[in-house]
Amino acid sequence: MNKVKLALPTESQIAWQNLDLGIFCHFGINTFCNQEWGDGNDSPQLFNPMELDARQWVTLAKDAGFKYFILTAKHHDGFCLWPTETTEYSVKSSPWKDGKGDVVRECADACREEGMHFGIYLSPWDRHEPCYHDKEAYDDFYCQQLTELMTQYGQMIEVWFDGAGSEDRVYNWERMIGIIKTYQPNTMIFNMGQPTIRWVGNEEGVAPYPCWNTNSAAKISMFSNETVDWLPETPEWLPAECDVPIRKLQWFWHPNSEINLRSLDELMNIYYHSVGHGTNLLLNISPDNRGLIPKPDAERLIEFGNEIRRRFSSPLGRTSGCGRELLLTLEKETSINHIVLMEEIRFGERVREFELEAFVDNEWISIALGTAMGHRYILQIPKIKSSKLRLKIKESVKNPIVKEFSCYYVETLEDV
Ligand code: FUL
Repeated sequence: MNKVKLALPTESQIAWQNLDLGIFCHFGINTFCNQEWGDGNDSPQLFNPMELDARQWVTLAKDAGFKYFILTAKHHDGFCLWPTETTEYSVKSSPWKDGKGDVVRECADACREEGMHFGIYLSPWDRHEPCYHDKEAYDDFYCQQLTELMTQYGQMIEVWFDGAGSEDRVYNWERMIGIIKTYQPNTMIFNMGQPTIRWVGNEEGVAPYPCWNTNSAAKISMFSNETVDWLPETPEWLPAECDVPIRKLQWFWHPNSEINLRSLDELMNIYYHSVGHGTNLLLNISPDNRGLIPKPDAERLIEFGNEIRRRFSSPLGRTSGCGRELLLTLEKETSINHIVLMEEIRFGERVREFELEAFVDNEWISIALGTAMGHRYILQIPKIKSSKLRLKIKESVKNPIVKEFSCYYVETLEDV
């Protein structure tokens, strides 16, 4: 094991992983057509979000504890939310603000003012643009759009490349990535080209365990159902992001679909399976046709943020350290039902196998076995009473470095 070459993250990847929670925001011509995938023929005249308030979107995200915000600047229908020079199919041709508005600008400004990182989604697949069928002409067109977005809206935390619709298409990734590297060298590149972060493989907000921070699964097609072994041994560090909509199966707003809003329990379950498995969670919210996040979604998002804080803001005890064994001692015997483990990932994912023990009734008992620890692993365990926990690292590459070993007691309905 000691000869293994460890994959290591860049500073930008570490910074991005430390954000943990991002908001995805799908908004566009579809919002006005009760549809998910426009064919590029919907009239820009339909786009008129009379009450649009990007500040409402962003402050909501912030109050709920989210740290970055990604807006769909252009979805598959080709309609652009900024007044691009590349096409007339944009906000420029809409009645909204007499064609003088710019949703990307309003959102980027709100993010900057609120201290929220901002990023964009720019669909490569474009069902409106007539030159889409001419590969070279479209590469020029797309590169110009990308350049506008990378140069006019401040710093980008992430550029989201969606593989949908592009299964048989080859784009000029070298040029596209060149643009990003020139203007936004620290941004994360999602999923395509030369990705620095990868898709987790589903739209349910669920990462497998273990979910190693490597590129072992990056080569599979975005929509294949293949299962792959996620291996820790690849030369490249490539953390995963779990994207999932807050209303089931819909990225854009649709009228009368509150029934699809996920419950708090469902969201917490997603949290345990995404952030709790060491990935970032990108949770989608959809402004409605007024240009506002609907009240039930806004309330659910705040509830979610509050519940995360309720569960994880006050550990009963916390420690860190190097080596194969770490002891966590509490002042007195206490109920425990959650454990959080984090490695110092800048040195790679060194831990490959571990066991957790608790001192209960005068003896050490095994309470959990695991493999990856990585950026974060949240374990829910059956309630125990103990004042001492022990982490034993059974297999590692080099000396394990644990950034955090902490425990919590989360009150449940039984306690009330
Ligand atoms: C998919 C798209 O086809 C959906 O419309 C949505 O944008 C989702 C995030 O990615 O590939």
